[in-house]
Amino acid sequence: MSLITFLREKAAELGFQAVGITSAAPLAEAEAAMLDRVSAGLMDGLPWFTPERVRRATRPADLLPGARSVVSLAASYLRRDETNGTPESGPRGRVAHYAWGGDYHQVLRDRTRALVDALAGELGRTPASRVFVDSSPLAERAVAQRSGVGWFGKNTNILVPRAGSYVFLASVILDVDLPEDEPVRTHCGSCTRCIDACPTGAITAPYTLDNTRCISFQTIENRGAIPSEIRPELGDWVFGCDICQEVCPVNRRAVETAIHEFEAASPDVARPPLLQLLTLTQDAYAQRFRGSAIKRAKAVGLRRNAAVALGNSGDRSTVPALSTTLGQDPSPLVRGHAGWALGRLGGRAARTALSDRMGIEDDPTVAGEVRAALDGA
Ligand code: B12
Ligand code: SF4
Ligand code: SF4
Repeated sequence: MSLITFLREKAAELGFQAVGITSAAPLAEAEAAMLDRVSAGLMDGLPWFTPERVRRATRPADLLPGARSVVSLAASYLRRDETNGTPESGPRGRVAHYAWGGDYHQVLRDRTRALVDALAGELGRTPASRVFVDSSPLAERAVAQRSGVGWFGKNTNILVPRAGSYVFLASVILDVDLPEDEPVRTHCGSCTRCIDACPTGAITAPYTLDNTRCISFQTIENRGAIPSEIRPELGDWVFGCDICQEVCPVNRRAVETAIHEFEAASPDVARPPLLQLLTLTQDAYAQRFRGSAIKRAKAVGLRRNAAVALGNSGDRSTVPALSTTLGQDPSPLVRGHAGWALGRLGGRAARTALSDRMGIEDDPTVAGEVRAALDGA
């Protein structure tokens, strides 16, 4: 069996739907496109996403001494059965599909390392290697595109033939010369469904995302206030967003995950009860989200997101809980968003809670949120 056939078979055995190889040469087009995005302010909010990082991310040879090839891998996390149970009643939030199962960073890192170990057996030596799973500066989508793993969708996600876009990417740079694959020729054609469906207009043009408008950024990465004009558009999303993938016709025919760690979650993971999330303590957060990608949003971020989703729920039975949060949450960020939610829900009880708080709130940002909420309630 040739080395390449061995690599493909082993990758499939490890649960990857696609594998492609490209050289370690600079990703020049990606560098230019990414630098453009940074200078246009489209990556604002991610202070680590600098021109310097873009240069490193697009030069695989600088990331591993002696680099010759990059192997790109895609693993589906798609489960068509959203949960294995029926959620009880009460307002629930939505968690993006990619975070339903075990933390992909660890799961895929282990599987990619297992692939490198198997390759070492075939080569008769341990190759120098560096594995990337969404944690270090490598332009993983650009590598996936050039190595023929998939094509760029207009929502900026990589679409993989037969597996669609509900895939994680993993990459490994090796000091081994391997034959390069050709990019796939498929493209989105005249479809614009993702652009039309994005509630915040974050896909400002085909293949162009304004990070600051993306619900995924706002609910996961943003540590501060969510801009008030975006809050209504968050709907019930409390961690990430899948709308531009849900509407994508390519995903309708996509195969499901072959990795047991990504199997269907309990209803409380995929559709978390919002009132529980609103009062999530640091301890409960650490225990509940151990081994989950959801940890990235932090306890305060999840309480903030729950407040916004409750404001969007239209469910006035949640006013007492939001009023308690407005009065008692230790985080001014969460209190402020609870104030906004009360203003959005409106009604007598919400107005009373807001005006009661107005007299005693000593944090100027929260007081500003409460004042604005009272004006709108
Ligand atoms: C920063 C980041 C984010 C940011 C910014 C997203 C973005 N679109 O850039 C935020 C927080 C918003 C985010 C959200 C999500 N992310 Co993210 N994220 C990353 C990260 C760390 C860097 C991405 C990056 O470099 N962006 C900068 C932009 C400019 O780069 P780009 O999108 O590749 O840009 C290319 C295109 O614009 C293309 N291009 C430009 N012009 C043209 C013209 C034509 C004609 C064509 C064809 C192409 C093209 O060239 C550019 C350079 O390659 C990567 C991991 C990594 N290290 O690569 C994960 C990664 C991209 N994210 C991932 C995931 C799963 C998500 C979410 C789906 C999670 C969710 N459900 O909430 C969403 C998807 C949102 C979306 N529509 O993109 C996966 C994507 C898998 C896939 N199928 O593509 C990655 C690869 C992580 C992983 N290892 O699996 N993410
Ligand atoms: S993830 Fe949501 S907010 Fe971000 S581009 Fe896609 S649809 Fe828009
Ligand atoms: S929805 Fe249409 S335009 Fe958007 S990524 Fe899918 S095929 Fe491409």
